[in-house]
Amino acid sequence: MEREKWGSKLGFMLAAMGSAVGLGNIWRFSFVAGNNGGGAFLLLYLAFVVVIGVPLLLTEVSIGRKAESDVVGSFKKLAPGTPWFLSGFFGVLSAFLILSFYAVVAGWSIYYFWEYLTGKFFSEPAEGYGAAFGQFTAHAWHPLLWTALFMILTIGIVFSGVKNGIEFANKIFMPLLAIILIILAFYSISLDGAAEGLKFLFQPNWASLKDPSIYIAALGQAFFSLSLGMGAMLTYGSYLTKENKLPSATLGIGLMDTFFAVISGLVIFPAVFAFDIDPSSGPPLVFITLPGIFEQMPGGGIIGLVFFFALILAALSSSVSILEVPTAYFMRVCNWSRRFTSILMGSIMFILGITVSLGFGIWSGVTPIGDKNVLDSMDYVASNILLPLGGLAMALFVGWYFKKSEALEATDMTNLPVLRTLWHVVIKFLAPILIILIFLNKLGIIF
Ligand code: TYR
Repeated sequence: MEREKWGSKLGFMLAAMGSAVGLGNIWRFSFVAGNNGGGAFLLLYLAFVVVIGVPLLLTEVSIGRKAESDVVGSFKKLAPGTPWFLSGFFGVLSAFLILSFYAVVAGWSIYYFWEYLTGKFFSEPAEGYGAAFGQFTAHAWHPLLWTALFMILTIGIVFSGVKNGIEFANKIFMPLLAIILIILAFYSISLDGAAEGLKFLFQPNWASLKDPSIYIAALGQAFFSLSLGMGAMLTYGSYLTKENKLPSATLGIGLMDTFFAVISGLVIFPAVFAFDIDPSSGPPLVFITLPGIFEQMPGGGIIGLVFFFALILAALSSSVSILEVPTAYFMRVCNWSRRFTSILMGSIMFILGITVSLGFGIWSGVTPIGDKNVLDSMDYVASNILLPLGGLAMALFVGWYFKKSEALEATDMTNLPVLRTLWHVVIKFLAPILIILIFLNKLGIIF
């Protein structure tokens, strides 16, 4: 069977931006920044996006485009008879872990959208937005209905091929989401007490750089937010034709993703401090802060409605890229149809998601890693460990296994004299060394 291809370069750009921009920029960025002290975290995160993220994005897409295969198959094809393909399994595994909690959080977003649609969240419930969130997520099966709905939507899109639905939705909803976030940021900054929030976000507390956890958190966030290391970008790259030029495309994706993260920080943190919420309240953070902002704004109910709708679409365009990773792999290896494979993979992820959802209710005492609940544990292993390891393997592969000329050709860098040298040094030495140092540091082996 012919492998599928994007309709156009724009189609690829939109899909890749859609993959990058999602819950990671708004929900995950805010609580990880909140947990890790704000300003210093933001600075490290931005540094990792520039120094490791964007160069690696170019690398990852180029592997896929050259090999025209999935995350395991690409290594097999380009390096036959070597063990490189094993690194692809980090990607397949992280896809299962990440989508199973991603779908739960996206399900919460659909529930919030529904509560705005019926007008219930237009004004603060008697128990407060915080307690309302707690009660909802602690329920044994209610949140799971919304998770299931989100998973069905994701499967539906992957099932029918990525082209039309997702390319089209992204064209409309990304600009809409950006506009709403900008309006919200202005509003949030104008709240009484907002200055504290801006300070938290932009004034680094240098002492927090002493904690090794902040480096691994910032690295994990850069990988998660740019959809790196799992093979989602690799798989999307595999549907590209050779005529498309990669360096400008990947830079655009990186800029767009960073813009969404910074702007959502500008929405969340002023409000967090204005409403006296603890910035380190973890995954519930945005679900408690945002309704508070909407409630105070004129016409805020409608803004909330549109916001959560846009958020669902942003989540959907990301979840599709995650589901596509194991779908593309198992379709090829088992010779299954796209339909069957996407349904099977999505169902397995949903079942894993049940444990995540229960982790906010009857299983809240279950802490697989340290004091982390099920969601935080899965997220930690996948985002902070598996994604950087996957990325490390890709950097080493293109930096050391490929000849330099081959690597430059694969990334369309042959005609960019300064950039190409810079990129090659980053991929071959700097990015791998940094990733390894951050791991060793976290393990307490160095510094
Ligand atoms: N980048 C997405 C977001 O920010 C999530 C994601 C993570 C998507 C890893 C793909 C991927 O491989 O929401």
